[in-house]
Amino acid sequence: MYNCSLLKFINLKNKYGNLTPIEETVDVPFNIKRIYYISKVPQGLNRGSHAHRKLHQVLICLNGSVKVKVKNPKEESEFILDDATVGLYIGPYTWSEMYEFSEGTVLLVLASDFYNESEYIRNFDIYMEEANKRY
Ligand code: T46
Repeated sequence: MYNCSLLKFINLKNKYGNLTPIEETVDVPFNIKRIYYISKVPQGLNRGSHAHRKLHQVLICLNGSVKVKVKNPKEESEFILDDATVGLYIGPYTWSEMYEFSEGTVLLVLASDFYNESEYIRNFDIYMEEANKRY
């Protein structure tokens, strides 16, 4: 899907366990300026339902599982994130929703810029109006 794809990271396994390194511009397609993580989401609650005008992000489910629906004016996909060696890249002007967080889910997010509420689009009609000019 345009501006949205799964990334597979290296998993270095040995008798001590696993190690997954992630380097900016090497393993993810941008420089990482911010990380945050989402945890302890109450059962049945959804997060997201927005798009970004400028931000690039990679979502990595470190523990548990979560579903992510992504859409643009032309395409729609659903991903299940349940593997800490897989990231979901979501680029600008992609609408996304996260739901069905399992108990204990920890969702790590790598982001290309600092938090800036003014580059969010949180209304779907406004998203479609702006995105239709780009797709
Ligand atoms: C996304 C998904 C996966 C901050 O103050 N700094 C931050 O870096 C972030 C990400 C959020 N916030 C504040 C803004 C809100 O008052 O934390 C509160 C919750 O944020 P939001 O409702 O946007 O949370 P989600 O889980 O719906 O979305 C977040 C990210 O905002 C979003 O970019 O892709 O996680």
